[in-house]
Amino acid sequence: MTNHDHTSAADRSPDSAVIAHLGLGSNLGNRADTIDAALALLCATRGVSVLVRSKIIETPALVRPGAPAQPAYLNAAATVETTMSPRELLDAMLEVERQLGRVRSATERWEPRTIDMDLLLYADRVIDSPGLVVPHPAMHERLFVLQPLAEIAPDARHPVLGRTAAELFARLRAATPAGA
Ligand code: A4P
Ligand code: MG
Repeated sequence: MTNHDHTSAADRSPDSAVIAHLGLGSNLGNRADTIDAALALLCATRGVSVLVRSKIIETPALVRPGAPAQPAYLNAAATVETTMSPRELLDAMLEVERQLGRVRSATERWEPRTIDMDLLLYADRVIDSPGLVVPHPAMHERLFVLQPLAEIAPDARHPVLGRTAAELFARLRAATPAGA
């Protein structure tokens, strides 16, 4: 991109189909069915196909300091191929969340949710725009993101940190006390 390109990195459509990686989490309702349904709905969306999905893992809820405990999550990751721009892909993910009955609180973040879908990586693009930050700013600090991602896309490279998903997962696991 040059300085003369006024289309932001979030809105620029790819020249041809690109690979993106998503994280999925659910800690309310029938969690596994909801993750399956989210991937099926995404697959039914024109311009996105789900190429690979990880196993589902159960993880203790990470909550903000001082916040009440939450039910455990099921987490998974998926690799998609898409001709959508990052913003269009995020909008499609938010639409799937709505269809699955996620009610967003206007004030609370990190509340329990039927489904949460995060755009982790989009090709090698770096995006910092209102409402969309890619790579997802917390992905490298979260085992519940990196474990499923490293399973399906070990060689996917974080364009800012310059490390692959497998490397990020191994480093974070080594730095995490057992049971944490
Ligand atoms: N947004 C910006 N960048 C992105 C991106 N790359 N992917 C914006 C997805 N969304 C992105 O998200 C708020 C807004 O972030 C979206 O509308 C979008 O425009 P949200 O889903 O409404 O809020 P949230 O998810 O409650 O907050 P946040 O900060 O996104 O939380 P996270 O990072 O999604 O974490 N514990 C376990 N074990 N497993 C989990 O999956 N997830 C969370 C939520 C907390 N604890 C967890 C888990
Ligand atoms: Mg989120």
